[in-house]
Amino acid sequence: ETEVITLGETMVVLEATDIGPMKYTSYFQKRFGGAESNFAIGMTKLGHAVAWISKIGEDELGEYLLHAIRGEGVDTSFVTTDAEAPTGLYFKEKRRPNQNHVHYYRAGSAASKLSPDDLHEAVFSEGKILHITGITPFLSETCDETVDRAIDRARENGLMVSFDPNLRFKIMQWYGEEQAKERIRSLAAKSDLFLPGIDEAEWVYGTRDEQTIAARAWKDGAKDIIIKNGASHSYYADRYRKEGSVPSYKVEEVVDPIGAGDGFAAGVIAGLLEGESLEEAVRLGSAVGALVVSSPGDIEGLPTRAEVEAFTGKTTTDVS
Ligand code: KDG
Repeated sequence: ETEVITLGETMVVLEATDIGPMKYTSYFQKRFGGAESNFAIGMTKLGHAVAWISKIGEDELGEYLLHAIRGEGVDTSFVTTDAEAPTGLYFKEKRRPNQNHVHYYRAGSAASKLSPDDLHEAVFSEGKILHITGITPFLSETCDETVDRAIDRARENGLMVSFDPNLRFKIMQWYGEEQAKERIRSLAAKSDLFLPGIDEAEWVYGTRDEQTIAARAWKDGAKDIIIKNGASHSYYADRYRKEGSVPSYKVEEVVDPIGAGDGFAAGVIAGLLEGESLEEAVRLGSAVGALVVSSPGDIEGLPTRAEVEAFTGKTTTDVS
């Protein structure tokens, strides 16, 4: 009964509890975050069955991740372990109010050892959608290959592929900028649902004009496209060339924007699985994204169905 499959690295997050450069702060709160597991948890909160594929170290932090993610209702039965490599982690520094910095300690992590052999045939025998991000290809060569294998398996089994670039420039250097652009562009071309932010789309296609971006992505082979414009709106353009724009929900206070895009993807895909139009799915995605930014941590703000309904019923600014 798995509906969605996703794969990627999740890290333990040590978040400074005080504001200031990290060399001067003493206390850290333990959380966890990873674009794909954030997405997976977002989906389970909305009532959908998701399997998350990853690799963790045989260590306490790996156990922590597994317990936490499984505890949120995500199927972790395809997660493998690596005896030699540690579970990755990152620090979140609150350098100034509203200015977070991320420091990765993930090079050589267990998840970076993920390889195509970790994708057992059984994984794709169920499911309707494979969701990937542009983080995974840049973790290592074997991770890069794993993404391709996953897409091939998804195709063979009739799954839709959704792709969120989620660009993390800090981990992309080894790949080379032009190659990285090409890689993201080719993943977009292979996807049924492409979910870039406007800055990401500009980096890949060289323009901020939404229609030009969509035209270029379609020419490459992409199908449905949603371009996220943060607090302003989301533009969508489907494979039949129907386009439109959905205004973003107003957020009273941005507490922590990290994870908003993952929540957005969860909302959109939940909507599509429920048979909504692309426009309605985008609306659900924006509501989930708005709720995530209003709360600390990557996953803590992910809403249940009832929470989204309460939120959209009360504060919607949409007039269409
Ligand atoms: O989208 C949120 C993620 O970026 C965060 O949880 C950490 O996956 C992560 C990454 O690679 O930066």
